[in-house]
Amino acid sequence: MSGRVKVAGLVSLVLSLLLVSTAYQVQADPAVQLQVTGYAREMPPGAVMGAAYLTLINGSPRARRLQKVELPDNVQASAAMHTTEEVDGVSRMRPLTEIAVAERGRLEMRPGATHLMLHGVKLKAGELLALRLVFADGETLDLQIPVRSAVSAQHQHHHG
Ligand SMILES: [Cu+2]
Repeated sequence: MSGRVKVAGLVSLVLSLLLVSTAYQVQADPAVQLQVTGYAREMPPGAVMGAAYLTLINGSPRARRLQKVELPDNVQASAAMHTTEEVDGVSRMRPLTEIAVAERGRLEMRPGATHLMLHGVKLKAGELLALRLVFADGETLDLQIPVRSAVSAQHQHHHG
């Protein structure tokens, strides 16, 4: 009888471990399956706007929709999502309300295309910039990206 009690206790322990690990996995998935890297460009003295470029790699089987980018370390600053389009031979920036990354898809921001426009910041090469990405489902992802000098940002652009 006591043997049976022990087995039942073990089974319920295993079950609760399974439940814990499943719950953990559901919570951890978005961060693990969405990889975000990027950099911001150093701003010349007196510049009022900065730019940053992220690469989002979505390894999950569902699309992700980036709806807002915040600068948690600087409440005065803001980040807007933009794309650059050429209209009648003139390139113009257009604000985006959302950036979608398809399931198992990838989105690479770069100069002359989709980018983040930063206001209220001064960015020097070698610094780190903290960003908070806010997705349509309410999930957030915090990350830090390096600030690169114009020369190394250019280098990155040419060599991938
Ligand atoms: Cu812009």
